Amino acid sequence: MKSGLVTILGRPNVGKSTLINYVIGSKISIATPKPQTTRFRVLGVKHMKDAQIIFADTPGFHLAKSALNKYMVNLAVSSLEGADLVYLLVEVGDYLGEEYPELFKILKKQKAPVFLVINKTDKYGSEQIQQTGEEFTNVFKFNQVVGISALTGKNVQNLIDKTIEYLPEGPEYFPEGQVTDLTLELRIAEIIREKIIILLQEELPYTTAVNIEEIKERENGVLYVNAVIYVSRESQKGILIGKKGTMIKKIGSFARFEIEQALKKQVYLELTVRVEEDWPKLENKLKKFGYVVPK
Ligand SMILES: Nc1nc2c(ncn2[C@@H]2O[C@H](COP(=O)(O)OP(=O)(O)OP(=O)(O)O)[C@@H](O)[C@H]2O)c(=O)[nH]1
Ligand SMILES: [Mg+2]
Repeated sequence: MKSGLVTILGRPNVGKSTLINYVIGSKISIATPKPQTTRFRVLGVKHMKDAQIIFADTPGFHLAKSALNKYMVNLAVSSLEGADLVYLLVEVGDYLGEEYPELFKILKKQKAPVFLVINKTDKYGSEQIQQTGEEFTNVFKFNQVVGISALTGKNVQNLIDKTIEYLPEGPEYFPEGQVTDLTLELRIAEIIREKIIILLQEELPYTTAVNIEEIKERENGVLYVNAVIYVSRESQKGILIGKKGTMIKKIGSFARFEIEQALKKQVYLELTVRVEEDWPKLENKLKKFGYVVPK
């Protein structure tokens, strides 16, 4: 039996969450077209006959400096702890700008082998894929270079096979059937946040957080969920609620549909919008939403 932790690091929007969802075969980590979607370290467990791979999805590595941004990057970096293997996920067309020098410094300081995983190969020709590979292999010694498409699944099996080769002998860390470490509350909160990002991409900055205030199973078997959406300015409240409440209703029904599918039970979802002035800049407010790097 081989087993171990594979930490997926990379710039925002390169497809880290899409990859973990594809590999696990169910949506455990939200993924959207907007950069800086992931805010938690989400574990995804892949059970196989002779191996168990635990993947850690992480927030995109970037250089912005608000309290929320710093938390996200610290969390990504701290997720290297205990890793048996690291994927540096890039997308075709990526070049060595901005955050990469910093990322390479961090990768050099840790001991686990590193794969360069070039994603979104479905969108490009082989010449561009090769160019992207060279851009990165010229400056860092990767143990393997693998091109994939996390969206279509192209070459992902090859990536898994190579991954297993690099993992140590070890036990099954998670029991059969458990595919993630996310709590029910967090899974639900994240689905709601995903719908907000998808429905309001252009209109809202990165300033919504979702907190489950109450969750209980009613006698009739319906799961009652009371979720609060926090925004950082009064003016954003109206955007979220929409004319005559149309937007919040849409968010609610999209989210409920997906939560019901995921949990296979009927859900009553109540959404409230509250203003928590400037919360992304304030460290003490981040704690309230669970945005803390675990010790
Ligand atoms: N064409 C194509 N699009 C992809 C692929 N993988 C991911 N995407 C798209 O890229 C966008 C970002 O995907 P995510 O999985 O959210 O990216 P991420 O790296 O987790 O982003 P952050 O959480 O913001 O760091 C989404 O619109 C995905 O559908 C791929 O292989 N091909
Ligand atoms: Mg993500």
